[in-house]
Amino acid sequence: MSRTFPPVSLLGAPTDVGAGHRGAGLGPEALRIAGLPEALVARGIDLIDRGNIDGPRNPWTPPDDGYRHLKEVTDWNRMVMHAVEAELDAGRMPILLGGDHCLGVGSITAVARHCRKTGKKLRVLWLDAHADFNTHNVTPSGNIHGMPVACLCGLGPRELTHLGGDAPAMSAGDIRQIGIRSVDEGEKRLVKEHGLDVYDMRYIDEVGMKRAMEEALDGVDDNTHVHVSFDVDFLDPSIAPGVGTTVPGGPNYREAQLVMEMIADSGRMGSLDIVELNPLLDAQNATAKLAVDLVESLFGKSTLMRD
Ligand code: 4U7
Ligand code: MN
Ligand code: MN
Ligand code: MN
Repeated sequence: MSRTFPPVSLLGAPTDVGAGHRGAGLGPEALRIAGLPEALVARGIDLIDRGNIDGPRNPWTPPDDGYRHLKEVTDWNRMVMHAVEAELDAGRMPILLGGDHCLGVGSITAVARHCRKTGKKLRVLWLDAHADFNTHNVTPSGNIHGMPVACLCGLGPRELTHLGGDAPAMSAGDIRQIGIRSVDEGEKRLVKEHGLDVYDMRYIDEVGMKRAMEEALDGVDDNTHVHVSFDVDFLDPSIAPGVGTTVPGGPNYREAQLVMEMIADSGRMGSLDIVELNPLLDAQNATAKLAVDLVESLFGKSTLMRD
């Protein structure tokens, strides 16, 4: 049996409005230059590159009431939501090329709306060093890329928690976080309070990546839409230095490949974000090339024929 994938659309969102470092806005082009379109076509995928969304520039101003650039972040997320939803409605799999991780709000809000329309269950796999569950009261930075999971679960400014209409996009039970190793003090309390399912590095060290992923994928069935939100800082910085917020002690190359291969084996991935790549902090585009390599595994490339 060989896997077949739905047609895929690349959507670039070249912005760093949610981040604390400039440069993630160059991510879409770096991923294209690293060969992402060609790699997907080589996997036999029907691919359209929609080019880049054109949102507001980064004003680079300090936080206001605990939020930096809330207006620009909201504008970008609204555009991302509409673009992602249009692809899903057309029966295509959107791959959002970030851009910083604040864009997960728009992307996942669109996916949640699509799931509601089609009666599918949503499972978000959040691959990240960070929980991204800060609110304006507890954030140490005011950077909204540290808040998207909270916003999606209804904690945050109304323009983001209700981006998709009259209710938050998802509940804490819809998400599994993998690779986590940096959670801020106030954020820890919120993560506990809301019962997020976190497969942190301590847990992965103890039980191994295979079992952690089996648990994260548990309950995924034929009627589940799996959304993968891949923050490149998930990876250990020794293999992926090109990100703004490196945290040591992340998954190594083989562990990361296993994560992607196991998601591919589920056969249920319906949408993907690739975010937080910062080409200004990279060397020879190596981190982008690694991201492309891992995305190939997400689309079923493995060493041997296994099916
Ligand atoms: B990313 C941080 F304080 N938690 O909120 C914050 F450590 O999307 C980092 O996961 C957030 O890269 C990182 O600013 C956001 C910080
Ligand atoms: Mn993140
Ligand atoms: Mn991160
Ligand atoms: Mn980051």
